[in-house]
Amino acid sequence: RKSKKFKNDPLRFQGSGVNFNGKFIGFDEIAEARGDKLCQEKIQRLKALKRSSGEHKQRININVSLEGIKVIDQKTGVVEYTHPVHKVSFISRDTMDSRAFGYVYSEADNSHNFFAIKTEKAADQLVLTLRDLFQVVYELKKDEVDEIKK
Ligand code: I3P
Repeated sequence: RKSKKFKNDPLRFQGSGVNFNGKFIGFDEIAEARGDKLCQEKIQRLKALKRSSGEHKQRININVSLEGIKVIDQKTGVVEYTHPVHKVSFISRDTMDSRAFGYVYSEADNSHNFFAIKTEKAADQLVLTLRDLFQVVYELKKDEVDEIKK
């Protein structure tokens, strides 16, 4: 396959993918699969909860690959969550904190969870990488369909 026909180079998401350092703020159920206001409220709430617990946030690696988003414990290397791309319904930057963002993981039509993450550097880098991944997955799918149609 020539990667030229894709808008993004899909190769970087193959195999072990792309890694980011971060901290896990937490996750919680959310009423809808998408919505900026809802996500903003949720991320602030999760941060406040974490703060009031007095505990340090868990240090994590966020792995971005064709398998989706993986949340990995930095100390043990244990993969705590694997969220495939087709179940990630929304990504939201934290408007008050350039180092935080979250996403909605939709397990089913009526089951949505918001995952909040603090990044080591600007969260934009990770958000843009996720956007690229979504585009790549979309193009790969389209490509498959085109192959079948031939
Ligand atoms: C820390 C400070 C850091 C924060 C850290 C806090 O508090 O707010 O910015 O790391 O969170 O403990 P203090 O200044 O009182 O030491 P992040 O910016 O990465 O959230 P942590 O303990 O959860 O790592």
